[in-house]
Amino acid sequence: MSQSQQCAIALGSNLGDSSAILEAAIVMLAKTPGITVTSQSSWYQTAPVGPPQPDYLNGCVIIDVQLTPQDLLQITLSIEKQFGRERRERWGPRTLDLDILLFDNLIIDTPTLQIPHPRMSERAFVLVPLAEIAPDWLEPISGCAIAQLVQRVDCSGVHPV
Ligand code: GSY
Repeated sequence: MSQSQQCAIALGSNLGDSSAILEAAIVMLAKTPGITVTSQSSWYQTAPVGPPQPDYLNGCVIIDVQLTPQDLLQITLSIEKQFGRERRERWGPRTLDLDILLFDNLIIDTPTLQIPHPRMSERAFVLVPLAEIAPDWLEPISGCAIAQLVQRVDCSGVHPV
């Protein structure tokens, strides 16, 4: 695959040294052949969505990829694993979460991979950082720009650090 495509990835952590883990995850993405990190949002301290647990640190990156969505998924899962991520409690605390949000304007719905990320449009902790770096990107199912979607959610639990 020679042509590159643009992809948005959400990062989150609420276990361990979250700031160091998230920065190191971006370095690992950037070192991966076929991936170029082109922009990075600020980090945000965010109130947890799900069961009671510590606040998260969240952010987003935009990358250029010369990989298939499935290959990119395997890379994100492998990076999560290297930071000690164990998939135990579904909504529980985690050292590192890497979610593929958008992959160009593709819509993918398989048992292992859904793009756009199925819950991105309702999550302020995703939309606020994404709107900072990609306000005009159209979420392909709704056809709405990220800047529009962020106006529809409660952003009171999302604070830049
Ligand atoms: O889905 C990502 C993991 N996660 C998060 C998160 O990253 N941030 C916040 N604020 N709440 C969350 N709940 C879950 S699960």
